[in-house]
Amino acid sequence: MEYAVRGELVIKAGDYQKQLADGSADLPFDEIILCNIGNPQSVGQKPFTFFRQVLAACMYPELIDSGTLPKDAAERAATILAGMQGGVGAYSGSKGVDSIRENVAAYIQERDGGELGDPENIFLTSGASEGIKTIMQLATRNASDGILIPTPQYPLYSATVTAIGAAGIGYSLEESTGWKLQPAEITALCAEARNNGITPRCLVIINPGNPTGQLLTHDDIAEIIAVAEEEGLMLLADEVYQENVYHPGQEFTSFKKVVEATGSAVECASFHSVSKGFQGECGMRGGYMELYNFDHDAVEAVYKCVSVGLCSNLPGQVCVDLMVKPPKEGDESYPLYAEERDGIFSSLGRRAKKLVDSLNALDGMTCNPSDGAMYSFPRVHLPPKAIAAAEAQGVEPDFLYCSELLDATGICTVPGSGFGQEEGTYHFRTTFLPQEETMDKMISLIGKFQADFMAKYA
Ligand code: DCS
Repeated sequence: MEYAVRGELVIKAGDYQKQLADGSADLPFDEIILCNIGNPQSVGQKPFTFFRQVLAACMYPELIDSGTLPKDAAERAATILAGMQGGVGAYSGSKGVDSIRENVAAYIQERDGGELGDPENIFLTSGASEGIKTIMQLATRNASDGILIPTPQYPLYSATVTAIGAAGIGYSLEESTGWKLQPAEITALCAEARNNGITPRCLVIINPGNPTGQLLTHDDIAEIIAVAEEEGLMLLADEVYQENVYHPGQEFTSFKKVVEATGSAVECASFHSVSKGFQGECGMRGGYMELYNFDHDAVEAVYKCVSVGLCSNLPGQVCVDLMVKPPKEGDESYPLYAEERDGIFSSLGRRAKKLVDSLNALDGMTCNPSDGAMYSFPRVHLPPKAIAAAEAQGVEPDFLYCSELLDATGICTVPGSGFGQEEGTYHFRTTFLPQEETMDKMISLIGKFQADFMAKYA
């Protein structure tokens, strides 16, 4: 199993950080800039005040009547606790707290404008990762069942395929068309898999994309649904970045919405998380999955399996409640919440554009826009001498690039090979999460490094 987001270079960056902290370092930089992981609060993003007030009161209910919290925060904590049996220190039902799942169903309806979904098809999970693993495991038996995964992809998918012993089938996202999927390729790959004795079971879609940052339109999604239906594939719609869409005129469309609107019978599991969006509450490990068009018995099977793990963690469930039902206009906490949210949103949008523009201005680098998510995935047009040097060291050429970048600048990124990429092309993934001043520093360091690297291997 391989998981590059926490791979070798990140461990090396951690060693450098220790050396810098204890003064033993003899390094050409004075700080490590962590751009390897979508973990906003680890690089300076502040949590929403309302979230933490409600969480605090759920953890310590004496706060509710203490008069120290805004009234709506205290009331929300009381409402959440009233829906639990024994508060956050007690196991909840296996699918999660009923009242929170009802709020999730209402949120999805408001987002998509369709029918109110059945909360019995909604499961609260400890981060999206847990739900994704559960469904991948249940949808496959062994290496004769296949899961179609994008290339490039977030390596949770390839790692989980390996862990559960299923067959991974990579389909390509085309860089030249802004990382679009080709439905005809899905059809061809399914035929090839069947010829090799593999039954394709699921199609994974990450929208907005990680590491690629592209956003699917309604028409893109309708095409994907049609091919999934044709091939009898269950859709796994990873929509953890649904709030992270930055540019005017672009908006997120959910798979559920299009499946519902087209009346398709395709099974669609969709995943969301408190780790992303603007709250970035990665450490709370909260998320949900909705199983749409699933047979009742299949939902019961998922229920049985998650029951073995008892329930997802309760503070994470509280965060899901807050994500799907934030303060609304007229509430006491709304002005501060809106200010915090808009500050994070506009800054992320600025950073996304600035990073991509600066990378595109460098010789030997090209980068598609980041319409959504938290990453850019530039292509580095490596000189043949750099590729030969990597071969001589027994490493991937993009690993060599990222490793030299870390050694020279302290910037920690993830080599494109950790996500998969078209053969003969080389990329790296960087987040645009560092705070704006650090981002400016990072952009100038990458610019200088790129020029030095290209000259060194010219
Ligand atoms: N799906 C995608 C596309 C992700 O990027 C992540 C996390 C997850 C699921 C799982 O998140 P949670 O389990 O926290 O809900 N993103 C990783 C990444 O690429 N950087 O940080 C973590």
